[in-house]
Amino acid sequence: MGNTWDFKAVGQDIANILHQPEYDDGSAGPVLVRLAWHSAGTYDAETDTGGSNGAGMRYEAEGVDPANAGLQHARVFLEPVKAKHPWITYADLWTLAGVVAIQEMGGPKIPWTGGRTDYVDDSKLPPRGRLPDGAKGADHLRWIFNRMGLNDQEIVALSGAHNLGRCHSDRSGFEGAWVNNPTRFSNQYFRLLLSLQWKKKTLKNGVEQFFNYDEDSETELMMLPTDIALTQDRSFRKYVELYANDKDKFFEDFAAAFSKLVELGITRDASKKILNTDNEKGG
Ligand code: CCH
Repeated sequence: MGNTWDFKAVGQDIANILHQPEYDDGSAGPVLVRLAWHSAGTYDAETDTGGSNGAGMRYEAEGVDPANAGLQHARVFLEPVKAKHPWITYADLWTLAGVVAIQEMGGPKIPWTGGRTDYVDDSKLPPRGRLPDGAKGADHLRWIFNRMGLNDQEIVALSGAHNLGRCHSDRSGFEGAWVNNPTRFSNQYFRLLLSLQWKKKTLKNGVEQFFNYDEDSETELMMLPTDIALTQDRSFRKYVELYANDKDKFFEDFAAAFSKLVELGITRDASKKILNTDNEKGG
């Protein structure tokens, strides 16, 4: 292990594994974004526990949490990258993978800095139940994200990640994609939230979600109850409207909020000199 970390080379190798013709919509990108988010989204500001440091999903308590079902695919996609760059910590690899995937799928450049450690501090382990439940509403979203120190505007901006990927009935119980092109990062999710009439339906497994047909396609699209809650709460809706109408503002706010998310609760290994990436703050 040298004392210089070349994150740029890792980023390039992450970009190279995104194309996965046998998987979902042909891309590992969306599930990598979810891995980054779930690794960080356990943070609790009050007790300074959880967050991406420690990469706790490698272990059973967090790894087999039902909220993380399916994320083993993301971790497996990244193993060849870890094998090629064994010096990188999983905590850095997973968060960097989310950032690279978003950019490669047409999203904004997200400031990211390495140096997370894989040291697992048992006193910092997050209990289960810290990630959001898609069956709930606006109060639940605030309860979850305020705990991380994130506000209404950041909640709505981050929710724009549902431009990407899909729900899998064998993972979350929900089924389907939010937009027609789920491997292209855009503000389409916000536009569809406002422009389509979303109707509730109960899936065969008893799970309730919202659906509609995009007129331009024959695909059925979906929204979670938490997605619909963003249009029903006055404060959230203001930002849904802003981002539906202004893609650049969405990209800017999303990049800032995602960057903040993957920094939550981080303590860095200061012993290593970090070779800046393209994403390095201020660099
Ligand atoms: Fe999400 N998300 N997410 N989400 N999410 C799901 C899938 C993705 C919620 C619930 C779900 C964020 C916020 C929320 C992604 C990124 C983000 C699924 C389907 C559920 C359920 C899982 C499955 O079945 O595979 C809820 C509730 C919230 C509340 O805020 C945030 C924040 C982000 C990132 C910034 C991405 C990407 C996916 C697609 C994953 C895939 O495998 O395609």
